Amino acid sequence: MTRFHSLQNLPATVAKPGYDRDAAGIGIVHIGLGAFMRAHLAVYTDDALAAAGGDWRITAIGLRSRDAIDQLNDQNGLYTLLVRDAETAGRVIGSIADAIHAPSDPEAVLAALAAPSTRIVSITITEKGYGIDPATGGLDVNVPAIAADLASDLSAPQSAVGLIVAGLAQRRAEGTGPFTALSCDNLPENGHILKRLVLDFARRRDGDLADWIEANASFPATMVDRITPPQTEKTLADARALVGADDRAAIETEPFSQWVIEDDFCAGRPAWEKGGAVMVTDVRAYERMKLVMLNGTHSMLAYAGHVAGHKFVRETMADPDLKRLIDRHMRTAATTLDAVPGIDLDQHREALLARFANPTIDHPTYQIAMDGTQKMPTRIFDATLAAIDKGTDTQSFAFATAAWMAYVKGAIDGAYAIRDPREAELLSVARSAASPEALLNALFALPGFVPDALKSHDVFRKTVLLRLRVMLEDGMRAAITREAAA
Ligand code: CS2
Repeated sequence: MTRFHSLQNLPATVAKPGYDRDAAGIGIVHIGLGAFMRAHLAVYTDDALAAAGGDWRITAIGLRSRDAIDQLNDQNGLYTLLVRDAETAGRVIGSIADAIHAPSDPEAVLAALAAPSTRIVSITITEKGYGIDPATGGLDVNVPAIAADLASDLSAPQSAVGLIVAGLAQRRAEGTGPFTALSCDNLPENGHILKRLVLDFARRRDGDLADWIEANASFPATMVDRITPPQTEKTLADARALVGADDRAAIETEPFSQWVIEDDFCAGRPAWEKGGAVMVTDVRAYERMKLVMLNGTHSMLAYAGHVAGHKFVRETMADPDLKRLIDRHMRTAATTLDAVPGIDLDQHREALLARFANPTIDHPTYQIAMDGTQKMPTRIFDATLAAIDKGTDTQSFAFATAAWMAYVKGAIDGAYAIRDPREAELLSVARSAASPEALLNALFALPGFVPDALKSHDVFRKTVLLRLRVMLEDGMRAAITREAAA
């Protein structure tokens, strides 16, 4: 079968970009060409181009694997987005113009970042891609890519922060003007974190450059939401059947999508609101809601579900006991929130439960379980401290914390890999812990992980330990059943 590469001869059932691709110039460089970006930012940009035009197509940069880059370039940037519900709808996205593999072609990447036409550099690199020092919240100079970039002349940056600083330095030198650096990852105040890291990096090299960036560039915060499982053989087969050609860049996702953006762009932006994005002056309430209700519950069900043998999120929702815990976790998380403008938290919870239960989405619990040391603090520990502050119940958070610990312990016999940047540390702790209590103490003592106020909270520690004991001694299944009956 021929390779998918053009919009000609597409069946009428497949929606096409509503604009002339060749007439739209490139205005965005995106770092991190994963599935999420292709189901989210690229789609909002496709809608904005169709509704309002503008030179806002995207050059996508990949920092690691070459495959996604080659696949997209072989297809002229085109790919199918499958939106899974009772029926699967297909849509071809045209907003990505081309893709560059940073390790193979650093010059092309720097040229794209420095091009006067580039006005936004957006990023989806996951929590661990930022290089945040967990103890200080500043730049972690021990992260290998950051350390290498700091020691280099920045002619071939390896880290996203290094790329942004290199791009801005060149623009300053050439008088091109700044760009907006737009973080689209699940971190609280993601834009402000990015700003801090970029300034920290720049200041270590050149104080004047840091001052220039601070005065000129902008770093809006965003809340991003769309459940996007990894591409599978079924994705490829369904895309092939829909477009009648071999589409190796196809991605599948759910119908729901949300993007709340702090409207602070120093060099213009696409009309993303035409695709449904909400532009606000303060994203914090939305970010917190998303992190503790969706992502926090995801992490809880991922650890409990993976250890109990549930492969997909929809299976955890079909397990009546676990479903009850999922509902409880969301309710508890909601009690830690202040009012979120325009959102009814009960309705929000109902909608989340329905999304998790979507029978057509194969979202692996093991995928969500990845990078727990990066996710637990923002999704679970912060919410626990807020619950303690408000005097609300912390059992759900204790259960989630214990489930993460049981997941770590469950990896020592090689049944699965933990998949975490701190994996080696976690494994050695788990191997040497002779009892549930020793395991808890050692994991709580990891530097830069559990906040001090939580470490010293005896009631929480005991609440976790009680659950961890059941999980390790009687198994996760028994722990879920017991917890649900409580
Ligand atoms: C998930 C998120 O993998 C994970 O940790 O919690 O990727 C989640 O699916 C998205 O944030 C949904 O918007």
